[in-house]
Amino acid sequence: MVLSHWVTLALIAARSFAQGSLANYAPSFTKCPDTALVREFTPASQTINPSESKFIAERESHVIPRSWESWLGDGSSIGYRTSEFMDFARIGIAFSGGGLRASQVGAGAISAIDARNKTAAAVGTGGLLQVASYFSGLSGGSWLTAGVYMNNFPTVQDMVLGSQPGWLMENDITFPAGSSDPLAPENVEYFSMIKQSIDAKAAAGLMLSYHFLSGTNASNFFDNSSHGAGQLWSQIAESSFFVNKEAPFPVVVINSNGTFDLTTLSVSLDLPVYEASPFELASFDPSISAGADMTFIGTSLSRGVPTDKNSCVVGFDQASFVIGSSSNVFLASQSQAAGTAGVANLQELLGAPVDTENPDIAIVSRWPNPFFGIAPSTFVDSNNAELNLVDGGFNGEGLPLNPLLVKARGIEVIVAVEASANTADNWPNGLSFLFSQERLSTILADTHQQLPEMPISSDDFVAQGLNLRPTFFGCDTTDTPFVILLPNSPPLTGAAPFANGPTGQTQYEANETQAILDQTFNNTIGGFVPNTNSPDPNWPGCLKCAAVDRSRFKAYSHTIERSAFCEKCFAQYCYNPNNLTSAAELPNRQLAYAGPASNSSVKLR
Ligand SMILES: *[C@@H]1O[C@H](CO)[C@@H](O)[C@H](O)[C@H]1NC(C)=O
Ligand SMILES: *[C@@H]1O[C@H](CO)[C@@H](O)[C@H](O)[C@H]1NC(C)=O
Ligand SMILES: *[C@@H]1O[C@H](CO)[C@@H](O)[C@H](O)[C@H]1NC(C)=O
Ligand SMILES: *[C@@H]1O[C@H](CO)[C@@H](O)[C@H](O)[C@H]1NC(C)=O
Ligand SMILES: *[C@@H]1O[C@H](CO)[C@@H](O)[C@H](O)[C@H]1NC(C)=O
Ligand SMILES: *[C@@H]1O[C@H](CO)[C@@H](O)[C@H](O)[C@H]1NC(C)=O
Ligand SMILES: *[C@@H]1O[C@H](CO)[C@@H](O)[C@H](O)[C@H]1NC(C)=O
Ligand SMILES: CC(=O)N[C@H]1CO[C@H](CO)[C@@H](O)[C@@H]1O
Repeated sequence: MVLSHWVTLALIAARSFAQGSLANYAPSFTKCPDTALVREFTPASQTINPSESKFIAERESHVIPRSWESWLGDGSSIGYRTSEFMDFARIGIAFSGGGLRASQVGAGAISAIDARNKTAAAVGTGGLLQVASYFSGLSGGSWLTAGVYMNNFPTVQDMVLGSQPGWLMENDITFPAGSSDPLAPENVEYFSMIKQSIDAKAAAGLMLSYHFLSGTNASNFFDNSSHGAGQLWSQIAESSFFVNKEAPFPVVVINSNGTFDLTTLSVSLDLPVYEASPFELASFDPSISAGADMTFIGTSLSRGVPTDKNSCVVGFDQASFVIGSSSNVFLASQSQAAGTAGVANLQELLGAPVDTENPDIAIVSRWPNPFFGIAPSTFVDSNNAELNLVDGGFNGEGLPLNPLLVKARGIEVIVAVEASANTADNWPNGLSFLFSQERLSTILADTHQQLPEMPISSDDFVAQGLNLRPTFFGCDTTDTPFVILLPNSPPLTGAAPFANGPTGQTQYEANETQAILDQTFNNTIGGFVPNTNSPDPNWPGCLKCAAVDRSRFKAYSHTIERSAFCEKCFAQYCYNPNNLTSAAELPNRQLAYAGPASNSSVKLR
């Protein structure tokens, strides 16, 4: 049982580290609250968590209207009177997986849409973040989510390269001492800390906590301080920026275990998808339709009722464990693990099983199943005491779109920051959308909104250049959300790219990280002018047109026409199946990664 591991850990920790430190990883028992710990609904009566509803209602009534006003002014620069848009469309932003590449690319994109970045605000893209209601991440995108939400909503430069928390990408995630020799003295010290953990999965979370949670800096990296222990996902809700609704509502996506296919690195699309918000671990899949209170996650429950009302667990929702569950730092294919000093030895060092028959063992994170006994006829794990969860992108859905498409959330505009590595040079090719479309149109047809029309194959996606430039989808329908795709792409200027490092790269020098942030930033504020290497001066306005198009549509019983300015933008940036674009219109883009060759044996998603 998971819990006994935690208790063992607590004992070891208490012995070796007198005060604070790793002991804070141990959950504790408390009397159960009077409130229900699990809420159930049906696809037809789908509801979101009441605390989430309250957050969204307050952010949308007190905070977002002012943000729209600062971003759009009176709207005249894009040909509208925004005072006519009484009911602004609800926006969610999705940050894909893709290891540290995705975390850094996502961060660069945030800078470019953040009103607090003066350059972004001056050009006009900065402001989109402030009008968003939701923020979702998976895997590498979940690390970004933790960076933003576990550190008081910092600005990107402070978060990544400053001290809030400072991502310390120069310290390799697995071998931070700069040598891949596990016996290098500082690596040994590091592992002696990490080793206190229970299994490779939680250790993965622990390692992430050095970078994405607060408390670790270059001076204390190898010491015995807590390094993020005790920082809980549910505590996001207590942060002042959250209480004041200054940031969008965060959600992280996690997949079910199931039969994991090592050759495709995937789980079947019909297995449930979960999400972790500060309020609950939930699944809006029709087979589950339930959410469990995050504060008490880890409690032994049956049909939503504590098995012992005096023994509810608190402190299980370590932020490092939540994001470690959404990612798989230690997945290594057998071939990779076999010949290298890397992962296999590391797992031994960590005291975690290296089971050649069951290679997925290191990637599963074990949660006491809060949905035990629920939906027995439809929920595949209803009878399991444990919920075994894996990387949020392992079913092929590289973008965390599921939470944003939940019908009860009513999201009308989705911004997709896509940094998956699908091509040989680690650029996306639309595959994430194809997997999501498949799942949405079959399993989630009743519970989720559909995506707008997109190319039907990743070859088409690439041939049309849609991975080299921002694109809008759903311009000519209102049956689906409007999608703004911001793909990770080579610099529009034709410069050599640094933002497409391999997914398994576990270390970046500070100047490389800065280059990734700046290249992503420049592309995200730049748009494109067909057949050139110049940024589009109209792009920031076009992004506003996209963000506001559903609001325009809703206003005054659909009587406000698109402005001439926005029509022009849409002719250039919308995906139009009747007038396909071509990659040839995006000349001189360099595709090959210009950073140093990586030699990691660890695969990250
Ligand atoms: C941490 O290490 C320092 C110096 O190595 C030592 O003095 C201190 O007692 C240790 N603290 C804990 C909590 O183990
Ligand atoms: C805006 O963001 C970019 C990328 O993170 C950063 O390099 C730049 O310093 C920021 N500019 C300002 C004015 O904050
Ligand atoms: C690093 O963090 C520790 C603990 O928070 C703090 O005492 C120390 O001053 C920090 N060092 C630097 C260089 O910021
Ligand atoms: C980072 O600095 C190193 C060493 O000075 C240099 O070789 C490398 O080209 C720099 N990388 C970038 C992206 O500027
Ligand atoms: C980003 O654009 C600015 C302004 O055009 C330019 O000075 C800077 O060199 C660019 N940075 C990168 C990394 O391309
Ligand atoms: C087709 O799209 C291009 C931009 O990609 C645009 O310039 C042209 O006007 C469009 N043609 C039609 C018939 O809409
Ligand atoms: C990668 O590691 C292998 C085996 O450890 C070594 O032979 C090779 O030289 C390394 N390559 C680089 C680019 O460091
Ligand atoms: C869907 C699925 O395969 N679930 C498995 C998850 O892990 C538990 C415990 O190992 C199995 O019993 C389930 O079958």
